[in-house]
Amino acid sequence: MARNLPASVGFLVEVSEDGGSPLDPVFASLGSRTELSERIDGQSLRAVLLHSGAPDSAHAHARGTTVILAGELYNQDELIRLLPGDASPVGDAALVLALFAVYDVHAFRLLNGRFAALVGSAGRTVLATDHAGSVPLYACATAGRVLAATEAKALRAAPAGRPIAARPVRRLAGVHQVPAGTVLDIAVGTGKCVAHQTWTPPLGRRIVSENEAVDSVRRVLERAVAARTGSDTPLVVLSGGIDSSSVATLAARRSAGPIDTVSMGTEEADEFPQARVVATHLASAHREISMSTADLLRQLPHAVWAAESLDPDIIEYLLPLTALYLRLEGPGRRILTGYGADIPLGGMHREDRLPQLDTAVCHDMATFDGLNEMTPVLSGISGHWSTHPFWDRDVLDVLVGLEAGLKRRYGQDKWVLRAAMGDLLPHEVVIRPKLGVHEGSGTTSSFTRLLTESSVPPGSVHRAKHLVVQQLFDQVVVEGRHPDEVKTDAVVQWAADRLDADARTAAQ
Ligand code: IOT
Ligand code: MG
Repeated sequence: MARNLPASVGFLVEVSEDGGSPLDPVFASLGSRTELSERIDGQSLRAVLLHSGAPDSAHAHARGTTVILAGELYNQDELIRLLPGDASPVGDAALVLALFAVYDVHAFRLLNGRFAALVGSAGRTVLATDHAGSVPLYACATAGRVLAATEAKALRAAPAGRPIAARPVRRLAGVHQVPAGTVLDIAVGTGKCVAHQTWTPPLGRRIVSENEAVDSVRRVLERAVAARTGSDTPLVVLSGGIDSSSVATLAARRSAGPIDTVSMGTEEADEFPQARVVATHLASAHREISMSTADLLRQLPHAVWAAESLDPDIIEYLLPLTALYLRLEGPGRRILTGYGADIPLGGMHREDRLPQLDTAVCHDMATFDGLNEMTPVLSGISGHWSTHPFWDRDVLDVLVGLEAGLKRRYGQDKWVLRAAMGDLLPHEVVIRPKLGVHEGSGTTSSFTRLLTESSVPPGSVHRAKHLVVQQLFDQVVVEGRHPDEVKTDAVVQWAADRLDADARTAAQ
């Protein structure tokens, strides 16, 4: 049993007034399944929890209220201090239950975590995401019945729900995605829903000295890494860039023995030499995994199946990671990544001007919701739990809130992070410019080539990628096909033919 993983990594729950119907839990995430059913003030609650062996602390019930939580909290110590007397609930669901008794829906404003949660109490179903919506949560509400699940595909057969204050999911009538940092308070009898936003990225920018900025980034990132490392040896997916190297070195400093690191590459591109510098420096047990770009592209349906994302750029970032996780055999591991650092720091923005940098940060912080790039299902399809310290709530608050001149400084991108890690990493790592995972693994170029070889004109490649991802979504999410049955080549050919037909129609 992997005690090192969260108690639960996913759920499907039905709350209904009429006793409900059997659930058909379809998840991409691997895991054991535990069913539970309860009566809450005349309603029935039936749930399937997806877990790795010990689901007990993912579920808590007291005084007519039930909490179900997939994922984990990172600020339990702070939260426990808020509770009356010397109450010390065991497990994250019990902690949320105790906080809910004191703060009701506002309890979710207090949490720093990676979770999706459901609270059932008299006549109400409350659904909550973490600040970043990093564990996706979907819902379908009709009068008398609320269904909620951590994967949209688990709701594909649900009866069409009424509109709620959330994002509709493509071609799944009445299924909505709960926004990031949001609580939906749904009246079960009517399906009426009230939304509360519990977190929003800072819009102001703090003016602080270099030292103060560097110290606060170091401190908050250290805490985020510490909160995410369990009792087992940490495993870090390492590109050798500043983001994942920072996470690896902070994890290594906390670890009694050598940590594990792993890098992936293809025949087209890899960053093996760069990652090796870091692995050698940390004396980590390092592994390099090579795959052909043909194998990589074959896993495109798996990336869409796991992420349930329709954005082709995001799928390009996630494909090499999905392929890497699929190669990590053995019992479920806790995996740390450097994912997401570029968003608050403007790291993908490769020029010197500060207004453009902050425009990029504002844009990315306003548009991440629903892309599902942080989803734990990516590694969940091979039984692992991944977590991203740079998207810790407190890390994000600090990073987003720094004035742009601390992010780009002395001609360097992500300056404040590089300065914060300067004493812990080799200089060449600290100053290495950004290379995206899609570039470092050759994903973008091989996907583009696959399309152009199927006679997609170069000017239509992005549109074709969009069509491919949409078609994959329709097949593996909406129609519920297993990704092993879906052939990337066939979908690419379909997209090429469709573009060709569109072009002919336009020419007539
Ligand atoms: P990138 O920063 O290159 O990679 C994200 C993480 O994936 C790394 O920190 C590392 O932990 C892991 N990783 C990357 N390459 C490898 C490799 N070859 N082997 C093993 N692990 C690896 C895209 C990107 O450039 O990723 N993600 C951006 C932002 C996305 C934009 N999203 C948005 N605007 N909403 C990021 O910030 O991570
Ligand atoms: Mg990065």
